Parts: sequence; C-alpha cells; structure tokens
Amino acid sequence: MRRIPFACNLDCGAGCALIAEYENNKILRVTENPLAGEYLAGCIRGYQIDRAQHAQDRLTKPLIRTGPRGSGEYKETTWDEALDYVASNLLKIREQYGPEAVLHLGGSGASRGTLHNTKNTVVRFLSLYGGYTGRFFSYSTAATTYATPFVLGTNQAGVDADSLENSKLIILWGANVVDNRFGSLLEKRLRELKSRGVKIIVVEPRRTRTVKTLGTDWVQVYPGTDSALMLAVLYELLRNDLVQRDYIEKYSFGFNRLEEYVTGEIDGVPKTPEWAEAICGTPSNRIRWLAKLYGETHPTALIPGLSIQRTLGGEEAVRLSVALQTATGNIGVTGGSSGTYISTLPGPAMGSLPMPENPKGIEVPTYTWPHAVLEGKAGGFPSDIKAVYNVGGNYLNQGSDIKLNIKAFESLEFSVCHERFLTPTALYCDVVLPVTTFLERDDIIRGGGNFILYSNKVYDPISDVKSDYEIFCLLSERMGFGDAYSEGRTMDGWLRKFVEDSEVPDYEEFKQNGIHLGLDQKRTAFSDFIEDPDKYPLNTPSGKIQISSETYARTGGSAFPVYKPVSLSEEYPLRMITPKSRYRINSTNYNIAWFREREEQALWIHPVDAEKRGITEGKQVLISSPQGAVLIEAHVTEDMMEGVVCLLEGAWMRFNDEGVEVNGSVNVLTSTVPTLPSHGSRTHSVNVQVQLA
Ligand SMILES: Nc1nc2c(c(=O)[nH]1)N[C@H]1C(S)=C(S)[C@@H](COP(=O)(O)OP(=O)(O)OC[C@H]3O[C@@H](n4cnc5c(=O)[nH]c(N)nc54)[C@H](O)[C@@H]3O)O[C@H]1N2
Ligand SMILES: Nc1nc2c(c(=O)[nH]1)N[C@H]1C(S)=C(S)[C@@H](COP(=O)(O)OP(=O)(O)OC[C@H]3O[C@@H](n4cnc5c(=O)[nH]c(N)nc54)[C@H](O)[C@@H]3O)O[C@H]1N2
Ligand SMILES: [Mo]
Repeated sequence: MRRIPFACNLDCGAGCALIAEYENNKILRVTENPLAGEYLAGCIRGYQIDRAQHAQDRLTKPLIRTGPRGSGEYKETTWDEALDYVASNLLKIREQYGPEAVLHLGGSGASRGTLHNTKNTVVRFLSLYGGYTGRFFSYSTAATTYATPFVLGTNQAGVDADSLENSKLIILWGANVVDNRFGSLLEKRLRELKSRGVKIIVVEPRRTRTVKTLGTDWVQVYPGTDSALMLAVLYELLRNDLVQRDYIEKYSFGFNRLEEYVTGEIDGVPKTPEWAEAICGTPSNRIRWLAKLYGETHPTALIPGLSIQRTLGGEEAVRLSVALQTATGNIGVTGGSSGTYISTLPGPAMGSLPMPENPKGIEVPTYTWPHAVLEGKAGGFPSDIKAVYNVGGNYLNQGSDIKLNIKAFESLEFSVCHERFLTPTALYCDVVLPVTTFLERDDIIRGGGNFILYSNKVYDPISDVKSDYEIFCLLSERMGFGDAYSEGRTMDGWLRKFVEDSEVPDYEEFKQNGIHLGLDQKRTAFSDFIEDPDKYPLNTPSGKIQISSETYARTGGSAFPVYKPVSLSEEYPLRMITPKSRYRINSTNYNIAWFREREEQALWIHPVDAEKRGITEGKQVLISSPQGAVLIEAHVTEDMMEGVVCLLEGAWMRFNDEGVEVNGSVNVLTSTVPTLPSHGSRTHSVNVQVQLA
C-alpha cells in the first residue's frame, strides 16, 4: 500500500491536507495528513472523493451538439475535430464582433490550484485571444468583498482558527461550520472550546447540524434581517454601558454617527430589542440576553457566515458585524475576530499561472451575467455577447433565475465548456470537452489557513480526458499563440517554477510531505494596528476602523451602516433560504446517487406553516415565486423557524411538461435583482408561497 498526500480541492475552500491509502489502482481509504496538526479534520466529501472519480457518467470523449440546446443530443468526437471546431468558432466570433463578444463563465469548481485553476487557465487563454468580457465579484462574497475595504481598508481580514484557543465566547452568525467547513481546522477547535465550557451561540433561521452538535444556544432570526438584530444588540450594549469607549475612541472613526442612528437621534426610531423583534422574529428578551453575554465576555470571536451577505442589504450586515466587534473591543485582539469571514488572510507565498490583463478591460457583475448576455449594450452593459466560454462552473443551474439563464444560453451563437459531467450548463453548450479530476494531476493548492498543499496525482487520467491547462495549450497552438500560453513549460515545469518563486525550501520534500506550514498559525488580523495604530494605520481615510464612510455614501449607500427594510407580500408570504448541502459542493456531487440519498431534496417547513396549508410530512408541495415553480416533498420540522422555509441549493434542474421544476433546483425560484451597491447575490432573500400539490 502507498500513502499518497493529496489535497481535496472542492470549492468549500477548506483545502484539506489528506492522504490516499492506495493499492491496486484503488483508494482504500482517505485519512488526514498528520503533518497538518491535530486540529485538521477532513469531511465526508473528501473521504468519499472516489465516488466522483469512478462515477459511471464521467465524460470521456469530446462532445459536439447535434440536437436542440438542452436536448442532450451530442455526437462523440475526436479531440482534433472538437478543438478545430472550437478554434474556428472563436476565430469567427472575434472577426465578426471582436473578442469581447466572448463572456467568461465559471471559475470555481476546482479553482484553488495554482496551475489547474479553473479561472487562471481560461482567463490566460482569453487574454491572449485578444480579450473577453470578464466578471467582477463572485456568487460567494460580492457584498463582503465590496463593503469590507471601506471599513477595514482591506479584504485581508479574519483570524487563524488556532488563535481561537483564547476565545471566551463564540458567535457563529449564520455560519454552518459543521456542514460548510470554513477551513479545515475550525470545527475541531470549536468542539474543544465547547468541551471546555465556552459558549457557542449560533444565530440562524434553521436548527442546523452546527446548532445541534457544536452550538450551546440557538438564536432564531429571519433571513436578511441580521442588520436589525445587530443594531438592537448594539442598542443594548450602549444602554448597559457595555461598549469599550476607550477602544472605540482610539481605533475607530465615525462611531458617533452609528450611535446616533441606534439611539434614534437621527431618524426618531430607537433600535430597541422590541423594534428588532418585529423585524427579525427574535424575541426581545433573547436579544437582551445575547447583548449582555456578548458585552460581558471578552474576548469574543464573532464569526459570520457568508450567508448574511447573500441577502438584500447584505452589505449592511457585513459592516455592522465589524461595528459590533469594534464596539466590544474585539478586533485585532487574540481570541477575538474582525467580524468578517473566518479568514481571508494570505497563506504562504506561492507562484501561480500568470493571468495577463484583459486587453479589453471589460467586466460585468457575476450575479447579473444573463442580463449582460440578453441585453448587451442596449441594456447598459459594456459589450454585446455572442459566445460563452465556461470552465469549472454550472452557472446555468447555479445562477439565479434558471429560466432566464436558459434564455441567455439559447441566444448565443456559440458556447463551449470543459466538464467532468453532463451538467445542466453542459447540456446547453455546443461543445463539451472532458476534463480530468484533481486526483488525476499534480497541483499545488492553497489551503484555508496559513499553509499550502502539494496534491499528488493519485490516478492516471481516465481514457481521453485532458486537464484544462492541456486543453488550452492545444487550442492556443491552433490559434497561433501556443508558445505564449505555455511559455515552453511542461505542467511539471510550471509547478517547479512556482515553488522556486516561493518560500517553500525544497520541491521534492514538499511533494512528499504534501504540506508546507506558514510560520505563524495563530494570526489575528489587525493585531499590529491595535498594538500601534500610528505606526500601522489601516488603509482607510481615517487610518482607523471606518464605521462611518463618506466614500461609501458616494457609492450609493448610507455612510454608517443601517437596516434596509425587507418586504413580504400577501402573494409570497414565506421567506425562503437556499443554503448548502452537506453532501454536495454547490451542484457538484448531485449526479452521484450515494451523496444524493444521504440528504434528499425536501422543503423544510415549520409545523404551524404546514398546518395552515394542510401539508404533512412527505406530501408533495408546489413552491412558487415570481420566477417559477418547484414541485418537491415537504419535510415538516421544528428545526425551521416559523415563517421561513428552506430548500438546499445545488440540485440539477429538470422540468416537467408544464414547465414546473421537479428535482428541487432552487434557482428556478430566485431572482437576479442583486443587493446593492455591490451587485451581489441575494439567494437567501427569496419570497415564496407554498401549497399542497
Ligand atoms: N457542504 C458544503 N460546504 C460548502 C459549500 C457547499 O456547497 N457544501 N459551498 C462553499 C461555498 S462555494 C461557499 S461560498 C460557502 C458559503 O457559506 P455560507 O454562505 O455561510 O453558507 P450557507 O449554507 O448559504 O449559509 C450558512 C447558514 O446560514 C443560514 N442562513 C441563511 N440565511 C441567513 C440569514 O439571512 N441570516 C442568518 N443569520 N443565517 C442565515 C443557513 O440556514 C445556513 O445554515 O460555503 C462553502 N462550503
Ligand atoms: N440558490 C443558491 N444559488 C447559489 C448558491 C446558494 O447558496 N444558493 N451558492 C452560490 C455560490 S456561493 C457559488 S460559489 C456558486 C457555485 O456554482 P458553480 O461555480 O457553478 O459550482 P458547481 O455547481 O460546484 O459547479 C462546478 C463545476 O465544475 C466542474 N469541475 C470540477 N473540477 C473541474 C476542473 O478541474 N475543470 C473543469 N473544467 N471543471 C471542473 C464540476 O464538475 C462542476 O460541474 O453557486 C451559487 N448559487
Ligand atoms: Mo461560493
């Protein structure tokens, strides 16, 4: 038996350092790499990675569409024919419309490879092609990426999980750590804190596995109303004199404006727990309890999920969570946190496949890409799009408003994707090129902490598949810029170059160990600023934590963070959330029965809401929104907050003859109207009606 170090490169971002116990061309077992330390924990998706590797429906041959889009009618073809076909179509598009008529889609999937990167490989290719229409921000983090630099002067924030050993209180605000990970070192660390008696409060509309197994307390809140709850917590902190005045004075700017808003001086509305209860559904006495505990316990790590910012007004929740950690003196303090995503601190320096600038310099927001396709310049977008190049993404299914996305794909003159499976997006592409999995190639992967991983090839590629990098080398050659693309390097040559340019001392040792740890595993962002704010000012206009920002106001928001009202209608009276499944990564794994069977798609609904509608466990229900309708089983449960329903995202769409979706693919119901000013995703702000089918 061989023990082969590899890194799980699924898009949860945890970046787990794993070992494949390997014999007779088979992985017998996946375990943790002991060099990553005692807190590393893999998860079911990484342990069971072989199920995707050997799935019956892996694509093995290039496909060219022969029937209507979406029909699944393709012919299998040779690489030569497929690549000639792609090259000639791309050249035609460039000649007729200019290169910016090509929109780049995808980029997650297996994106963290330094070489096999589903963004760098394609962006490099399209830049050499002459340019393209790119996208800014992601489905994941648009609102936080947008708002955080205004407050903290950077997007590099958070803490290493090891630094939490000193925390006295943890608040997981919309963070489902047990299912979603937030790095590979956090869950075990939190478990240990809990066993030492540290309280772990989970603020969530759903009793998740995190609430059940990691939390000590569940605070219920309606989705998209976290900013109101945060304001009321701040109100209570102020009222009880539990804010750290010296800290606020020394390290922040503009807190007084927020305080005037919270007390009601600005708009006549004090943001009391009663005010918040009416908005958030959180009982006012529960808000008082939370604020008191938070204000009296130091240091506290407030760790928000990304969920709170994938809502209408998500930017405000991002800014307020930093404001709360400021008010309580917890930023830059060991055991505290910056109130942002667990960590966006950089890992050890490492090279990666260079991405030249887009010669066209054109970008559209990721969240509204179908509008860019359908409306083009006439709709105020910078280009008229005629083709899509999709690598490492299933955006037709994962983007909001699937019916709109289908229209967008149907309007194209040409579309191509690289895929492992015939996903809903692949079904709408003219050409599908079969790719390797990360088990079939060597790569260097950035981990979700201060470490970097070498992922060794475990299997030879199954017949006739190629990596994205190899595909682009071959296409570039056909299109006359092969040397510029590869720079004459082999794949191994690139990886060696990345290590040469890095702090990792020895390539062979790195490859053998599978991991290189950065020096400090207990980093707390902004600790230098807290130690000496004059010497290490923040990159904000005041040099301090910018609670109130006139620059932000000029982009169309409020200078200080506020609650932006959410509305419900009689027609769509239920609030729906669309979180991640434990057994999938987004839509990845949906096609694999073993994973699907472990968490059947069902609509979670509270017994009171179910009873009003005559719904009982297991009954078929019709969920409707202005965008579409989904037919699915009901799961009646008190694990759901009353007034809120939940359908996990990521099921591959399938429609019946009446145009109703029947797999539970939730983006049939979601809207492309973004949260502003970030133009970000709002897939937890969905209003629906539910009825017995
Ligand atoms: N197993 C698994 N892990 C994943 C992924 C996956 O698909 N599967 N995807 C990865 C990716 S791409 C990303 S971007 C991250 C995303 O990470 P998140 O955005 O944090 O994940 P979600 O599952 O959407 O939401 C987390 C929790 O927040 C709750 N929630 C929903 N809306 C609200 C709200 O408005 N307020 C509050 N307080 N809580 C709310 C949900 O019930 C859920 O349990 O996760 C990564 N990890
Ligand atoms: N309603 C709702 N919608 C959501 C979300 C939500 O929470 N709710 N989450 C959003 C978020 S945060 C995200 S990140 C997106 C994710 O959406 P996508 O970025 O579309 O991610 P996946 O659905 O995982 O699709 C990734 C695809 O990449 C393929 N792939 C894997 N490895 C490789 C490779 O090496 N090369 C190539 N070419 N392909 C590869 C996989 O087979 C898979 O089909 O979804 C968004 N959509
Ligand atoms: Mo994401």
